[in-house]
Parts: sequence; C-alpha cells; structure tokens
Amino acid sequence: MTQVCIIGAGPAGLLLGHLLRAEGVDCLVLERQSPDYVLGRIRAGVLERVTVDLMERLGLDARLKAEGLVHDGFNLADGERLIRIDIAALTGGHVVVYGQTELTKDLMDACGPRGLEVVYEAANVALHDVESDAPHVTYEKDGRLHRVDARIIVGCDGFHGPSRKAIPASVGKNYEREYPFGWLGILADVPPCNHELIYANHERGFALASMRSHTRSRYYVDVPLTEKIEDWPDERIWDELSIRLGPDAAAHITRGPALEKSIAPLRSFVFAPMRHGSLLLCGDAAHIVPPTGAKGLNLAASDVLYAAQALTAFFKRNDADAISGYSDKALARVWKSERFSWSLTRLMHRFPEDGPFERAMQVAELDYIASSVAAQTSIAENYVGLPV
Ligand code: RFL
Ligand code: PHB
Repeated sequence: MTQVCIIGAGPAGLLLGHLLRAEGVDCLVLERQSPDYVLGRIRAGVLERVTVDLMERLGLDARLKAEGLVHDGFNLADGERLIRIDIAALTGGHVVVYGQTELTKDLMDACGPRGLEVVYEAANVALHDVESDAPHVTYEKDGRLHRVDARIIVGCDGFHGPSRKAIPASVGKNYEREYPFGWLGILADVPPCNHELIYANHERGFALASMRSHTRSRYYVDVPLTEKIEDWPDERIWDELSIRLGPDAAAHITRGPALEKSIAPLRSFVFAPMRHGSLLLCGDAAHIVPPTGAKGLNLAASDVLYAAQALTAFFKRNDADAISGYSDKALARVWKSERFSWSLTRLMHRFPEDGPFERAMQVAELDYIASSVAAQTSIAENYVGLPV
C-alpha cells in the first residue's frame, strides 16, 4: 500500500515523485522502459521559470545552474530578415536552455539518495477501480504479477500510456488537431550557428536552430509525414538547414555527424477533465502541444506543481477540495499554452492547403510583429512562460 502510485518516470513522474517525497507523502513510480531508454529520448531543450524553480526548490539545480544557458531572447526569421524577440527587455524574464535528458538524469540520480522508489521495466501496467477511493495498479516484472494499492494514482505516462484510457469516454472529451508534417531533428557535437534560437519560415518550409550547449547543436526542419528518416542522410539535412535558415545563419553552420536523428509528428491535443475519481493526469498524458512554442515539458512542470500542491493538501490536511480543483486549475494554463503553440505553428509553417491569401497573412503578421512592441511583448510573455 502506498499513498500515491505514479505511472511513468519521465520528467513529470520524477518531478512529482520528488516533490511528494519532500513533503513526506509516500509514493511509488512505475516505468515501462529501462533508465537508459528513458535517457536516450532526445526531446525538449527550453525551460521556463516554472521548471527551473521546481528544480531549485528540490535542491536539484546545481548542474542546471552551472551548465544551463540563460537566453534573453530568440529570433523569428522571415526570408532574409531576423526579428529578435527580446524576452528580457519585454518581460524581465528569461528562458534556460538545458536538455530534457539532462533534467531527467538529475532527477533520476537523486532517486536513490532521496528514497524515491522507481520500478523500471514494469510491463503491462493496468489501472483498476480509479473511480473508487481504493484504486490499485497491476504490472508484471520478472515473470510475476504485482499489485500496488494506493489512495491516489497519478498518470504521468505520456501520450500513449494507459492512464488516460482508464477514464471512460463518457466522462472525458478529446480536443485534437493533427498537423500535416513532422519535425526532423538532428543532434550533433558542433557549435550552434547563433547564440540564440532561430525559428524560420522559408518557402521550402520551417527550420529551427537550437542547441544544448556551446558545443552541441540541435536543429529541426519540417517534413511531410510520409517522409522516412532513411531518406535524410546528414548532408541532406545540413543542406536544407542552410537554405531555410537564411544566408547569415548558413554562413555560421558547422556540419557534423548526427548523434541522433528522428522524425516527430506534430499534434495539438487536450483531454479534459484531467482528474477522474482517484486518478489525476499530468503532462503529455493529458495534453500535447506542437513543439514550436517549447511548451510541452514546461506544461508538465506546471501540472506537477498543481498536483503536488493538491496532494499535499489532501494527505497532510485532509483537504479533498484541493484534488477536486486540480483539473480546472491545470487546464486554465494548458489552454493558453495550447493557443500559443498552435498560433506560432500556424505562423511559422507552410501548410499544404494554404494558398496565396494564407501566405500573405503570414507575411503581414510577421511584418506586424517586426514593427510592433505590443505584438513582440505578447509573444515574449507567452514564450517566457505564463504565471503559475
Ligand atoms: P514523457 O516524457 O513522455 O514521459 C512519460 C513516461 O511514461 C512512460 N510510460 C509508461 N510507464 C509505465 N507503463 C506504461 N504503459 C507506460 N507508457 C509510457 C514512458 O516510457 C515515459 O518514460 O511525458 P511527460 O513526463 O509528461 O513529459 C512531457 C515531455 O516529455 C514533452 O512534453 C516534451 O518533450 C515536449 N517537447 C518540448 N517541451 C518543452 O517544454 N520545450 C521544448 O523545447 C520541447 N521540445 C518536445 C520538444 C517534444 C519533442 N518530441 C519528440 C515529441 C521537441 C520534440 C522534438
Ligand atoms: C529543442 O532544442 O529541442 C527545441 C527548442 C525549441 C523548441 C523546440 C525544441 O521550440
């Protein structure tokens, strides 16, 4: 028996586990994959304050502080022009570039010393009786079936995990938008072409220049969903980046062998409500944003913050209202990030169904942003992260 059973040891599950442990709430984390598999997934790179603050509160921010790159701005590229969004001047804040892999590693390394129990390679995780006050979870490991009784289950098991599916269709609603392209990402040990991120809308398609450190770069181009990674040898990706990012950036691109290459589909998705009975959902288990706004991991962090507050109030002060209020509180922030991620995706990508009118709207919007402090401020305050 445990107070909280957390499903999934990605950033959401591990952050929540550590926060609950720090409050003296019992919990157990079940993860389908091995630690190495989890760390092999290359994903987010940009942290908002909410995420950095949680790591600081946990006292797990030593490496993030030492190695994270503070970014005071980023750029939107439109053909030849770079429109700089000066986050620091417009909002007083900044974002920190620090890979999700590194953050996950910091959280993983702290599990042993802090007594956070994670069962890796837990197969066939299934949720039972989530509507009741006595739910339980079953899983298989080492050829045996295990059962975990808990008072609360928190689904942090990503978009494809079993938690959301444990909520009956009659109770929840899916809001969904799929995009007709994916992002082909390349990671390489080469210096970045620019000291800040560049999001480019070129007639050949979208490109993003990002980084993990001064010596490791992360780049993306959008590709039709029919595209296969085998058709994209490294040189083809570098050639495409050099065109789409524009001549100034191209002049500073250093090419190198790919450490990792993958294609990720783009999706906007929200499942509501984010609580049903004794089950709460956090992070990608409840919602997906297209990566254009760099919001996915940060939304997982704000969900976890709200969930930790609610569960602490429940277990320490017997406050059941905190749990009932979790979904509305989390969704209020989720929807605003969904809107921002969708609108930046719309602005920066070429959609196959778009004609000259839609293209003219993109040009006009970018032109407006370039000339309007108000428009830049709106983008900056969303990018830096809305208040929690
Ligand atoms: P995760 O990271 O998917 O973790 C879920 C965990 O649950 C496990 N799991 C199960 N465990 C037990 N039983 C089962 N049946 C299970 N099924 C799944 C999984 O193995 C996994 O360990 O979800 P979480 O924790 O909610 O975290 C969300 C973030 O990972 C995600 O939102 C971000 O990576 C999105 N994202 C970005 N977010 C940002 O904030 N900033 C960015 O710059 C950014 N860039 C990105 C991104 C996502 C990308 N891809 C590949 C989708 C760039 C890309 C390309
Ligand atoms: C990344 O570095 O992987 C990254 C950065 C910004 C985004 C998405 C991904 O918007």
